[in-house]
Amino acid sequence: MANRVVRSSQTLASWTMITLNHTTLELHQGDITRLAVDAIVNAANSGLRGGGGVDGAIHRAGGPAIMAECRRLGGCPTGQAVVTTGGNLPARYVIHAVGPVWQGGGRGEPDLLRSAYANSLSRAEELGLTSVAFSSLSTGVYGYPIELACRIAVDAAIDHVQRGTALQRIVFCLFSAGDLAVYDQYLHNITRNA
Ligand code: AR6
Repeated sequence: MANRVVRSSQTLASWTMITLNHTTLELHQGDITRLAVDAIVNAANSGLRGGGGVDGAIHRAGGPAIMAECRRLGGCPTGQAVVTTGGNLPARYVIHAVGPVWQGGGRGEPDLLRSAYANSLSRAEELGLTSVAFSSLSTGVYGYPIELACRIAVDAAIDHVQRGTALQRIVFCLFSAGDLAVYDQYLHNITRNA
């Protein structure tokens, strides 16, 4: 059979990645429900009632087993995170994290967002997972500015890794190219200043 040279019309983008000890912090653009990682982190509401955005996408793709467990759990305070099955998703688990609604930044939003990321990572650790992918908590309907949220997300992950972790991959899954660019720039700045 003749060899074929396949040329792709797509530009292969390469985004900044950070390796700390044995853990990589990676970026991904697209639909988090398609990621084959141990757990994906949902941007949930405190009633765990489901909704729009990434929450809606996760329940649609994962099927009713996820909502059945959410009902049993009953809810999750802002800043906390709880675990359910991944249902029909490629991921085994969904970690439902509740970020704050942005109210200008003076109502404890940074601490609550940091805590939502840190608690999600603690849940992953308790389950002995090696890979987890985060959606961008609070930056959709809840209105948290992406530049501020990005720093909190990445810094929380670095903090977690520096304390020692079994996680080998922490993925930040961004839906839009604009959000991805914000994360890429921040990771790039960190590597440049390291
Ligand atoms: N994969 C990855 N990211 C996504 C996807 C997807 N399939 N769909 C949307 N995003 P949001 P919040 C991005 O509004 O601000 C829900 O109704 C989206 O572009 O989902 O924390 C809940 O039930 C944005 O960057 O979450 C709550 O009531 C990010 O996910 C409320 O919204 C988060 O946007 C939570 O609001």
